[in-house]
Amino acid sequence: MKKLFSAMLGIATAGVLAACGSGPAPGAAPGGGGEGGQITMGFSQVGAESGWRTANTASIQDAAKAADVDLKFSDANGKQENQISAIRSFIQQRVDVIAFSPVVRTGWDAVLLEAKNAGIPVILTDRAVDTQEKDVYKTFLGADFVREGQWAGDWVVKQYAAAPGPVNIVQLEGTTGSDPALERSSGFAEAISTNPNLTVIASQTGDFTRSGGKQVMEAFLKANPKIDLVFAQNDDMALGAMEAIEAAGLKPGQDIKIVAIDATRDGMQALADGKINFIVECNPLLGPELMDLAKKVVAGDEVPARVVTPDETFDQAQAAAVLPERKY
Ligand code: GYE
Repeated sequence: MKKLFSAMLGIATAGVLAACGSGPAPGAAPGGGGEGGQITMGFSQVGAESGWRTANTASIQDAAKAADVDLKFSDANGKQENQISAIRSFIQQRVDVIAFSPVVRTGWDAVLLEAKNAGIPVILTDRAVDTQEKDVYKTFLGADFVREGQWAGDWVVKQYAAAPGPVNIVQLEGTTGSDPALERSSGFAEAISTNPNLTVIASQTGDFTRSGGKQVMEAFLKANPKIDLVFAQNDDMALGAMEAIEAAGLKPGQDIKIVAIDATRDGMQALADGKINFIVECNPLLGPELMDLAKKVVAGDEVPARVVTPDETFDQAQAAAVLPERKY
């Protein structure tokens, strides 16, 4: 009977959800798989915009399998409205726990309250939301983006400590309104404000994609005769900027320096090759910790309100040294 009902819901929501499982019938309290059994997690992913995201998705899918969590995975293709309908569909299906990586920071109050009223716990992964509502999520698992921006800025400050004149910086921002774009921008700005020679002469979104980074960098190069450094808020945009710089007949890493965030394999390769100068890591392997938190939350155990994932930084020599062992 339950299976049949789930199957019907599955048809009703086809296209939004990858699979349908056997959660409790509507109206029943979310059961945590009831008696310590398998739990069902609805997960709404941002999309597939970057190497970071691909590694993050694989980590979540692999960890769900390893932890025997029935994962309903939904890709929002970068659109908030898709995430909201995926979450509503998870609520209808009475999953045990909902996790999502919010594409932007605002606009979640209504759907978060719906989950709360349905008694389904929510875990934020990777990105935070802005909300005034109380107790609408159990925990937020992800990196400290302000610190990442600061570390990128600190490297720039050191690099140009003895610069006699203005240093022209262009910034490739992540997705407009997203938590990492906002926080990396503010962390970076704060760090470089210690040296008045360091000026961001242009800043625009490349939407965390390689093609976006390339396009915006092409425009920056046309409009600005002297660019000393690019701060790309992720590796993919740095890789796109590299292409634009090479197409303009310049050498990335030398004529124009590049600082990025993520430390994915492609970014680290470019760093080891001398085409990027410095990368701040943002670890995408959140899956195991997420499954752990989900099981605790469903069991009613206390979890910390914030779980910060540790990051490190890499210069060119460090990248070359760790590259063979890199997992993503
Ligand atoms: O840095 C970027 C991705 O939210 C931390 O999103 C994530 C960011 C990551 O597209 O590559």
